[in-house]
Amino acid sequence: MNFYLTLLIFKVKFLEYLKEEKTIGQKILFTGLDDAGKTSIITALKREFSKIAFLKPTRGAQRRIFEFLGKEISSWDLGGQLKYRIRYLKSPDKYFDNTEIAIYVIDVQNKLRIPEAISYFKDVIEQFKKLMIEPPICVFFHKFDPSLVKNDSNELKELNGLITNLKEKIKTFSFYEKIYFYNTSVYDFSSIMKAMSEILLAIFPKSQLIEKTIEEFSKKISSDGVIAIDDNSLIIGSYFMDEKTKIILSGCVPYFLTLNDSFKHIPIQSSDNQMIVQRFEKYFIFKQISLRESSPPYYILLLKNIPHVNQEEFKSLGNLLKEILYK
Ligand SMILES: Nc1nc2c(ncn2[C@@H]2O[C@H](COP(=O)(O)OP(=O)(O)OP(=O)(O)O)[C@@H](O)[C@H]2O)c(=O)[nH]1
Ligand SMILES: [Mg+2]
Repeated sequence: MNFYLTLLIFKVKFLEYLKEEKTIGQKILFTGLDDAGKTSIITALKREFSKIAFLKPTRGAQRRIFEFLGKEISSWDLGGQLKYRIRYLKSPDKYFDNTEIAIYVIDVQNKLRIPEAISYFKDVIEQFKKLMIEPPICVFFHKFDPSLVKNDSNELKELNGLITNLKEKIKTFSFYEKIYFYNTSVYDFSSIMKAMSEILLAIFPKSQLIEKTIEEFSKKISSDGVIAIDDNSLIIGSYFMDEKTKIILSGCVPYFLTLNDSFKHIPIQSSDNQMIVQRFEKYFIFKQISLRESSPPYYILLLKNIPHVNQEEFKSLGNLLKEILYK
């Protein structure tokens, strides 16, 4: 064979090897049975909602590197079909090792497969024990759809009963200290945003500093509350004057992000790059800020009595965040 061709093949294989074997950044593992909704959750965070209906079953382990609070995170989406699950369990060091946080997704609407989901959950814990690691495990009771929550039916009561049961069962058999539970649905985007933000913020000591910075900013501009979000729809910090503001602001973040996305492909003339919405004598101000050219933007959503914030205040907030995240 041609020497250069051999060299090229070697190079490609080596690059593939690096991609396959090396974990870049902190590893977040998404696992669970096939059809549980793992890839849908990741796709929702990217706000690529139109793709969710056309997702195919994930083949093997799919990795994505993204930045969170200035650090690289590597998310591993382990395709859940039986043939892949067998493969993972045969090579735990390749798939489960170095896990910083595990997210175990259970489809709570598919009652027939709950025993199988529990059985694989036990297998996953077993792998962590074998590897002598103890990452926090976040169990997502997924497909907990708003349509079910809204109607106060027997179906909902049954579902809540099932979840309570599952929590007890999981706690009893696993003897695992760090297990956390979340109800999630792709049809309630904020349920995914909140769960993922909470999970990721917990592993970043910097998060407290950001929280303080946001609080000071909020008070300085006399706002009722402020939420800072990154481009992966993850909340990096927030401050609320009261519970009511928290509910209102948290609930509408997804809508502002999606609305903002609709302008993505339109060249922006104005330099302030913000949206203002009025409702009941209050003003929502949504502002896109860029901390550095090489990184995706951040977003600030705030609630105020007047529709104005001095742009210098946004600038100094941006500088502080930049200092915390990248210095
Ligand atoms: N009702 C409902 N359906 C959902 C939800 N999330 C995902 N789905 C649907 O569940 C199916 C499976 O979603 P995927 O994200 O491909 O599941 P997966 O866990 O990645 O499956 P594998 O890649 O095979 O492991 C798709 O038809 C989704 O549209 C949800 O919150 N509610
Ligand atoms: Mg998948």
